[in-house]
Amino acid sequence: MHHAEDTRPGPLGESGFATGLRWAETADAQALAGSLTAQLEGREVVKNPHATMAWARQAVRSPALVEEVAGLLGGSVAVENTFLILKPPSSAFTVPWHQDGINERLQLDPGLAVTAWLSISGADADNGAVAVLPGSHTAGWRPFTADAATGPEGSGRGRPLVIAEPSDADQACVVAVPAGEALLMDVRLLHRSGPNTTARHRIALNIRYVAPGGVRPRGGHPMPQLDRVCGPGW
Ligand SMILES: O=C(O)CCC(=O)C(=O)O
Repeated sequence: MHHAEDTRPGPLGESGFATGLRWAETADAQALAGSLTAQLEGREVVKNPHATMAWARQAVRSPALVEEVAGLLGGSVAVENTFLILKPPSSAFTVPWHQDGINERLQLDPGLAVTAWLSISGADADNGAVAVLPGSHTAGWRPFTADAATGPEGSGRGRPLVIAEPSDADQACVVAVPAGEALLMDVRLLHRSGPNTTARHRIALNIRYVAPGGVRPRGGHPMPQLDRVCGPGW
């Protein structure tokens, strides 16, 4: 498979990611993690919770988060997709290397889209935090293949995808994200996540935000429904 290269630096600069953005108070995020753990016992992935669950509808509209994303994308923001990933204690669930901004249904414009990964429980190297490959976004889109066995897409988010193990995977950084903070990623940034080897739960909400014109459907698929958050142009 062949994909057009898109090698602009993008809204998150050279590294392709940013940390330290607080979207909720620590105690509120931890309380949410507790209630989701009880409510979603046995689930690993929940697709588009922002469309059906009040807490997620609110989370994608957290004022500090929206302000940051609107600043990066030019003032108008909508949610294209969300998924919740729950890794219970001693979970072997891993997510393979992938890029968030491309699949069989669509391609996102890296200048008009950004991923926000909201830590609800707190995430670290031991309970399955995300590992990123800094700077990998400026090498553009990688060929991908379907892999229904692993990862959030294969677990019901829609189209499965996985890319080949990058040759410089040893340069990856595990990004610890405390409860209530967010990791922002360029939609081309290569990332993965490992198993949860602890007795703690690991819960996070992944959000793909887009600006007007940021989504290009592929393969004859229709334009996805966007959930407007702020700004004109929708
Ligand atoms: O939450 C995880 O473990 C991985 C999520 C992920 O890969 C993503 O944010 O696209």
